[in-house]
Amino acid sequence: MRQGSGFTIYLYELAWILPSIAIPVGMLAALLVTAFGAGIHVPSVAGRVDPAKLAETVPFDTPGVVQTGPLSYEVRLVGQIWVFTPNEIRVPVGSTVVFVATSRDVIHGLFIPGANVNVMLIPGQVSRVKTRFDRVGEFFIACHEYCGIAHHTMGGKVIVEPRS
Ligand SMILES: [Cu+2]
Repeated sequence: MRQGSGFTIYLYELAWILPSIAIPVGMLAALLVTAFGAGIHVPSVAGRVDPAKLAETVPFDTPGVVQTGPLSYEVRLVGQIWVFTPNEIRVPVGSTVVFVATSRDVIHGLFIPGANVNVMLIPGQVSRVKTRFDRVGEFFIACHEYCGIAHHTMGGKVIVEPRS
């Protein structure tokens, strides 16, 4: 076998070193573009509650849909085995909806495919997520954290209605 010259070795080294710099730089750029450009953010803790006292704790003492402005709504949602309260949400098309949600018992999930809602409902913790419904139709709400024997029945729907 022929021995590689110093220059060839230098090129090989360069071929490994450059991507090892370019890849993290590319990943950082992708992170910044999605975080600030596309507005994607990781849901974080939006507050703490005592899961045993949800019935007396604002806003979970009145679960349901509240209009907060023209085409903006807040959904106060509680997950518990094996239901969402409310489990049917009606909003007009084009609405911005903020889900303020928590769990009464074990860890549940709040997942609305097609609506960019995907958070965990953790007892003691308030999850807050904002989305907009731009299409008339029904969106399925699913619990996507295994929460017991009837986990698969835990669901609901968002009904997006045409504006009259
Ligand atoms: Cu569940």
